[in-house]
Amino acid sequence: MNYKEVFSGFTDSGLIANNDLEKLFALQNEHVLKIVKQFVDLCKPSKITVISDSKEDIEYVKQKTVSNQEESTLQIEGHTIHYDSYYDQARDKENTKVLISKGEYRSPWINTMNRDEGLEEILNIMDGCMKGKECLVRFFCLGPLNSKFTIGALQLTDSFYVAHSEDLLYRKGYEEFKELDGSNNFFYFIHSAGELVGNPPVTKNIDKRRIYIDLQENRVLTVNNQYAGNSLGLKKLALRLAIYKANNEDWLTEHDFILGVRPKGKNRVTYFTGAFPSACGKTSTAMLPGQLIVGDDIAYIRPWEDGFAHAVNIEKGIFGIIKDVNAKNDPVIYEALTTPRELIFSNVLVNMGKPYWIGMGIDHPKDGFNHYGDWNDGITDNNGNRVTHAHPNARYTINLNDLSNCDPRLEDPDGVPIHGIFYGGRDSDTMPPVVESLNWENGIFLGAGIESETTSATLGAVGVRKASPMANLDFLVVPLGKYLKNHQTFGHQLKHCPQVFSTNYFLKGKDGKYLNAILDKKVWVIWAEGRTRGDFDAIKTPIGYLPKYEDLKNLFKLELNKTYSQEDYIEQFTLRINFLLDKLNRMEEMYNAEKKIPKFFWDILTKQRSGLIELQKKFGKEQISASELAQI
Ligand code: SPV
Ligand code: MN
Repeated sequence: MNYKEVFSGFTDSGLIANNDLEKLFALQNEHVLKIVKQFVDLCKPSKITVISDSKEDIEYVKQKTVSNQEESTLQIEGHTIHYDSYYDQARDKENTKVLISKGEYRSPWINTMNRDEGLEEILNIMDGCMKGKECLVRFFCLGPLNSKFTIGALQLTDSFYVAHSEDLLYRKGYEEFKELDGSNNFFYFIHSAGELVGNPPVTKNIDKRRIYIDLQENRVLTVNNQYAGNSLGLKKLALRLAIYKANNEDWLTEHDFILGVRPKGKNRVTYFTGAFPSACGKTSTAMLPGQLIVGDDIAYIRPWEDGFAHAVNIEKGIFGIIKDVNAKNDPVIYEALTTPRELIFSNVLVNMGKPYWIGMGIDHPKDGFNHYGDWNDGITDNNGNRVTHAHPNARYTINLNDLSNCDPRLEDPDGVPIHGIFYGGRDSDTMPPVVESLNWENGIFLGAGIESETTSATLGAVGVRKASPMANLDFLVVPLGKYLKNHQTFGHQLKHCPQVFSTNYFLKGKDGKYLNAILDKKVWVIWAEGRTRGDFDAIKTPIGYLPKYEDLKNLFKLELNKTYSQEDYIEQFTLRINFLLDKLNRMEEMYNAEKKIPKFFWDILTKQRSGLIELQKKFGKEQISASELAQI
């Protein structure tokens, strides 16, 4: 196709300015031109603006976000507030679908749709969806600049808020796109907030909200939404495309934080990744005092020349849950949220230019503006539900390097070497606070068995367990069996396989009270670090290695200046055999629903089960403490 001719039509009709067109052509990439042409024709914006990496271009986005009222400025310099529709406050799982061809197999828990039908439906919805609006053409990088890890991302959107968020969360990529040498080796994302209503403008046609993942074309089409988990191409939408790519190559894409652990008195940093379902302590682990944060949400992990797995954060910012961020428990984030810098609040209460969220540790005013609109205490929505002053899933969007614990290796093109992996669950009665897997395959099994109990913060019954393999179930686009197998082969390529640990910060005693204080997790993390460096011995059990009392006692003293009693240790590090067997039964039931789960998974399940039953017989009881196990 002669794109010069095609686009001259666009300039003639005033759709695109000459200098914007020049920016597009300077990339020398026909794939980009083809995509822009196809979706401009379909979405019919009244203007196309191409944003390069230049300061002026990025500043234009920021200014426009405010002038078109997608964001409003707050009292503190650089702070803005954005609202999503009252009905678009979280990821829409029901309408997020993986498009697959006839005959392709996916796990039963993956939401799929026939590709032809899906495309027909969404392209229909997108027809004219940008009418009267400006379409931004953006270029970003998933990963550090000049890095083997990094994947380019092209974003078309009619939301300046989406583009502004991406400037905070991702690295600039216009110049990197020139390095593609015309190839189509990039992801692309077409987003439209659709028809808008009200002031601030929010998506009107929520019933036509669709998020369709087209693996064949490395693209995601998303329409009639604004909430970042639905709208931002580079966040959970790119995660799915990258999971597909990694699982068909030799690397991993994970829903992981990356943490640099620094034990007291040792002059070293040891890197861990960690996957935790929501409300299981992911952010609080990534933000542990005295440690370094590289990333809080998504990691690409590759086998590296030094024999270690290396990981990069594909983001450079945080889209974090703001609920419960307060000066006492999260001093670093709280400080960043209450001092001048560029950041976006979303879906919190604003009164006199000040933001208020749930659990911020200070009283909030009885009225103001929030995600519902004009709000006052006691107001109910159309369903008769009381509207809280801020949404429980309200967020802040901020540059990571605005946090004082940000690790400069965030930008290391070689990533950081991973010595350990955490899988964090939430259960009140089964898993000890920390367990190390017996080997790599057993580590995969630990990750595959993560469960999270529902809390009073979510809708529905409390204490219901939800399986969440590697905290990645929502984002899996390949069969779970293939995903586990890929983990296995990944580990076998490495000379230094990461050691794998599970954590459970939520174990309760007979009285129903939590057995651990909030900061105890620091000891589990530092113990795991020591294990990867050969500092501690451990007690071997059928489910994995448990820490020894003396080591924990010393770490509690050193890291927290706390006395850790033998009684506490015994209660926390006891194998509750019946509960562990129940957990194995649940895993068996779930994984039986999948066609091809690798053999190693079933071998480990069988071995753990028989090992636990044997112990039960040997001790003649069903609760056996680590101290008793240490004797055998
Ligand atoms: C999560 O829910 O895991 C998040 C926020 O990190 S969202 O972008 O909505 O996915
Ligand atoms: Mn996440």
